[in-house]
Amino acid sequence: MFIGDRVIRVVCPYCGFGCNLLIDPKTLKVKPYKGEPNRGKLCPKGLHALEFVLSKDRLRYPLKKVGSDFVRIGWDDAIREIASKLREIKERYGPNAIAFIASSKVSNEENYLLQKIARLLGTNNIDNCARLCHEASVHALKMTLGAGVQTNPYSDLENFKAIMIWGYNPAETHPVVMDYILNAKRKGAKIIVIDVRETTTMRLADYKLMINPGTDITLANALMNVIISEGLYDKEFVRSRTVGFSEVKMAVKKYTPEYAEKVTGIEAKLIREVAREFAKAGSGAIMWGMGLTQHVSGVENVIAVIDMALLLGYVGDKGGLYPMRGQNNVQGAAYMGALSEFLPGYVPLTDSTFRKRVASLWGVEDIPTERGLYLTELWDAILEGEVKALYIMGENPAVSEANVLKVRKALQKLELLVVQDLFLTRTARFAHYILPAAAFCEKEGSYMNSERRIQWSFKVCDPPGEAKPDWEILSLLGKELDLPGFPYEKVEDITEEYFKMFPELAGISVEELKNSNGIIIPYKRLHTIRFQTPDGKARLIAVEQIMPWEQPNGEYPLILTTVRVMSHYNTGEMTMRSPSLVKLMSEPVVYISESDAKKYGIKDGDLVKVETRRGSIVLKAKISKVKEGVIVVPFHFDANILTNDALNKAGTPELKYSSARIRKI
Ligand SMILES: Nc1nc2c(c(=O)[nH]1)N[C@H]1C(S)=C(S)[C@@H](COP(=O)(O)OP(=O)(O)OC[C@H]3O[C@@H](n4cnc5c(=O)[nH]c(N)nc54)[C@H](O)[C@@H]3O)O[C@H]1N2
Ligand SMILES: Nc1nc2c(c(=O)[nH]1)N[C@H]1C(S)=C(S)[C@@H](COP(=O)(O)OP(=O)(O)OC[C@H]3O[C@@H](n4cnc5c(=O)[nH]c(N)nc54)[C@H](O)[C@@H]3O)O[C@H]1N2
Ligand code: SF4
Ligand SMILES: [Mo]
Repeated sequence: MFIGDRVIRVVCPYCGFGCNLLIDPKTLKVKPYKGEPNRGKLCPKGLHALEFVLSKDRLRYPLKKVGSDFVRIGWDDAIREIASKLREIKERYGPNAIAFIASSKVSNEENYLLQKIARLLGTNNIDNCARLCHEASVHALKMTLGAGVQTNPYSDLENFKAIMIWGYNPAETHPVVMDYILNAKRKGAKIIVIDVRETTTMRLADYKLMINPGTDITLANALMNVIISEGLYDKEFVRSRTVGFSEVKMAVKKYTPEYAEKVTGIEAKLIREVAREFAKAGSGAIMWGMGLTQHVSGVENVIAVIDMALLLGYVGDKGGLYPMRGQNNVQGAAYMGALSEFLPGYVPLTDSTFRKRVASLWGVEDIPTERGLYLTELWDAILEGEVKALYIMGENPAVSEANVLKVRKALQKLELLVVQDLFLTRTARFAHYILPAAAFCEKEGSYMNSERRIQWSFKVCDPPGEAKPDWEILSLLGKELDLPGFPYEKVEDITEEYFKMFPELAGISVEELKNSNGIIIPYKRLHTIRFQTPDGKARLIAVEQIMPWEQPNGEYPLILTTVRVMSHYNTGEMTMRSPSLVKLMSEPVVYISESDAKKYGIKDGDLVKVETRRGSIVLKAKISKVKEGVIVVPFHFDANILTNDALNKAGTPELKYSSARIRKI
């Protein structure tokens, strides 16, 4: 149904919103798909997504490091040598000396296979970039509502009367969701944006709250203070559907708007006005992003905003919680179990019934129950000699992790590093073996977007040289390792196998998925009648302000935060190989307030050196509307030389807060 005579439907390889591209296989021209979720819209990244695929930099053959050079090697030899080294390391040091990094960029099937290989080898050391991203949201949502996912579909946004956008800049990071937000605004919804700078999104807001970095709990508690003290909360909802109200009421007592003004820098009057407006709207969504999760208080930050939604009954029919997922398949990678603390479907490793069911499906006795290392814990584990082998599929930690100079040291220390990617990335340069992967439109498979919609993506063209789809590479590896169930003949066999993990997919065929507009699992709108906790009630959890790990001081007087821009994507491997996107932005910058620029003798366009306790980089200064005392760097250009690797409870580093200094060079 969706492969027409001339165009083929493919899921966009960039963000987690999950647009579909219609690609003409003869001309490779891209057009937007008219159905859900993108409704005829695409941002420039989707529109130009074929440019990196056609880049001359694509990897074409498996490579092996000999001395300091990479030499071409055949697939058979590469897979045989990698399997034999993995076996050797497992025998010598035990299975937990091996770790795997899965990819939020590849299909469900591919992530499913990699976590299966890890667990069949006897380790839960399998993780993906969700760890650097929304894992704090997953933990907070699970603790409060019992399910670690976005509660409502995008289309619900258009029906809410207020939308709070918190530490999240969708105009640059999920441009097409702005269409839904603006439709709501046209229908009268009030838009409230909370950020440390005037973002592109904030320009469209009715209420603009410029907050001091890392003080979001204080603001949330102050909003709740007003909501409770003025009796604006939904008493019936709180009584019948939640527990923990009195603890929250007690905790927020001291967070008066006047007190919060001193901490957050937002006027008490504005805090009161926003609390009343949001509460009286009668329905509302809270959407949030990395401004909340990438802090040492990430889990608590998210709990605080969920508490507020629960007080107002804005979960289920009257509202929704939208932790907008980052990568095109980060939601799918998690559902497939590519996380070190969860089996497929976010089921804890300790759930023996489910674990045994998975094991029996895989033809083994059991699966290891001990939580694996978080992606962000790997680097110390390698440096301490605990982990010896690392297999990376579609992830670029030498650029994306916090404090990358340390990560690069760790990568050098491994006995075996395998990197499976499209390009010779910064990470791949450290590898012993590099395996060339097919890109999104050169293979088939399913992906899951932020609203939990599983969508099939079809094949448009062949991969370059000898590159293979990730699932084929993993299938060969599993077979060489003699793992039960391997190899797989076609990708649909893997789809059918993962369908068996989810009761809601029972009875649905892969054909049906292919012919559909996607399937939302478990269902569109969660929590309308009961929460997914044992007693069906949501937990209101009191949280106190937790201050960021590093505080500015005389030596490092500024606060550095790192962000995204519309035209570049994460570590830049894809967008920087896309000429149309490079034209939009080609050089690294730092945004600085006018007053700080004056203070440090910096003019717009000057080259400056930004320095933290971990390292320094040179950037071009751009004067813009950011909070005084804060400097903002798009992270796509090696900003992680600067960032702080202190972790929160979900294992996410405080990428949004380091103390820093700046000087003109
Ligand atoms: N163009 C583009 N789109 C992308 C990506 C990309 O790289 N480029 N990456 C994708 C991925 S993986 C993800 S996870 C999403 C992320 O999407 P977003 O979460 O929107 O991305 P960020 O720009 O990292 O952070 C959001 C905002 O948090 C603000 N912020 C920083 N510190 C604080 C704070 O202490 N409090 C508050 N309230 N705000 C703060 C920043 O100023 C920034 O505007 O985007 C996805 N989409
Ligand atoms: N300072 C700072 N650092 C951050 C963040 C921040 O806000 N600030 N954000 C963090 C967040 S939210 C995230 S999600 C991470 C992202 O971190 P990464 O996931 O490491 O970043 P990407 O650039 O998306 O890397 C994806 C890799 O997958 C490859 N790839 C693409 N398609 C395929 C495919 O089909 N197969 C294979 N095998 N490979 C493929 C690409 O070439 C690229 O090398 O960065 C984190 N780092
Ligand atoms: S909004 Fe996201 S999914 Fe849609 S075209 Fe842009 S990058 Fe792709
Ligand atoms: Mo992300």
